[in-house]
Amino acid sequence: MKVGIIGFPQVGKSTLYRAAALGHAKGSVTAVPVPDERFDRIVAQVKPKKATPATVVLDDDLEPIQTSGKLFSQRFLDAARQCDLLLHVVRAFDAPIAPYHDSVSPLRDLENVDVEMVLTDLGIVENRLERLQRSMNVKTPGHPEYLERALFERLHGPLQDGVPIRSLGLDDEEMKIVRNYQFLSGKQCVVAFNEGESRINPEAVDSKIKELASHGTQAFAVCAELEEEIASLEPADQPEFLASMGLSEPASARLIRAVYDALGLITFFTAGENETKAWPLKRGSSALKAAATIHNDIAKGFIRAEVVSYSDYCEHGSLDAAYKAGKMKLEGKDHVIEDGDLIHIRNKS
Ligand SMILES: Nc1nc2c(ncn2[C@@H]2O[C@H](COP(=O)(O)OP(=O)(O)O)[C@@H](O)[C@H]2O)c(=O)[nH]1
Ligand SMILES: [Mg+2]
Repeated sequence: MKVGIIGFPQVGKSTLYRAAALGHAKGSVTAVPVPDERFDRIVAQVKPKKATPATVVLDDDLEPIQTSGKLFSQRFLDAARQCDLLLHVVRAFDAPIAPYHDSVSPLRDLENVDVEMVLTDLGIVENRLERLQRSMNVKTPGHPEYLERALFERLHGPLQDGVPIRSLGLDDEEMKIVRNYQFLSGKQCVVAFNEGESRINPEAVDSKIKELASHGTQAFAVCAELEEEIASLEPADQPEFLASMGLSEPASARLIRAVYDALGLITFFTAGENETKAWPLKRGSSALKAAATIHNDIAKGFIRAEVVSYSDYCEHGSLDAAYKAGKMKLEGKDHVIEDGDLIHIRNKS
């Protein structure tokens, strides 16, 4: 799952990228561990030889959005379309050392980029509709082009009104067609307002954050510079520093979890003594899918999944104790895995 970091130049994209990578940034693309207290607790109890957290891949290699002329270069579009989610960093700090192309106005910048995404998609929809007009297949109900035209006609109005595809509540079938076209406004987005010590237009930013949340887009105020400072501290020194700032965790931790959630992912755990691992899984996936996530051979030889919920695990303090208390459930292939489940797949391999 790849997260593209997008935004205008000099907004703090790379600073936030390094902060979120917790000091482990490698080049401009890094698999970043997803902070998860549950995983930390399981690792502390099991004490495995190896602990492997879930990760998301952050990509800071996209071209910046352009400040004049066309906002999106072809290179930017090609790269952004490959991403599963766009993390939009919006400048909300002023600093003489980092000159900006315009006056600092977070809401204007956000709006400009959102509008450009919608217009880019509208262009694709209009082009395609024009071609479909000339095809005979659109008259055959059930034909892919018939379905496509019906969907694109539905997209056309909202896009003209400036509504992004991601907020149209499309079903899975429709999303499949949409994904083929890699519409930018159809991609999940998380917004980070990068603020300095003195906030710019704080009421407007805060109410925008709420408004975005009400439409299902998570947005945060962060201070990328401060976050980078926190990430560079020894882990043991972080809590005291955070407490002195009145924070319980770095904003980048919240941000990465929000990204993970917006990707539609939950986590299941395998708590082995050799390796304890947190695995990302699409919400709503079956036990068989979870098995395939671990290894295709394990899915092929699937017999049953042994499942202990995270709350039962916590209540009993260990997997052993939870098993002894009868909290392990044997589940079949179609059983839906819940966030936090601890799993062992019985298999023939
Ligand atoms: N004052 C302040 N400066 C920042 C902040 N975040 C980034 N900068 C500065 O802005 C400049 C551009 O940052 P960078 O991360 O390279 O931006 P990018 O072009 O979006 O990747 C650098 O000089 C940073 O030190 C912030 O939160 N506050
Ligand atoms: Mg950069």
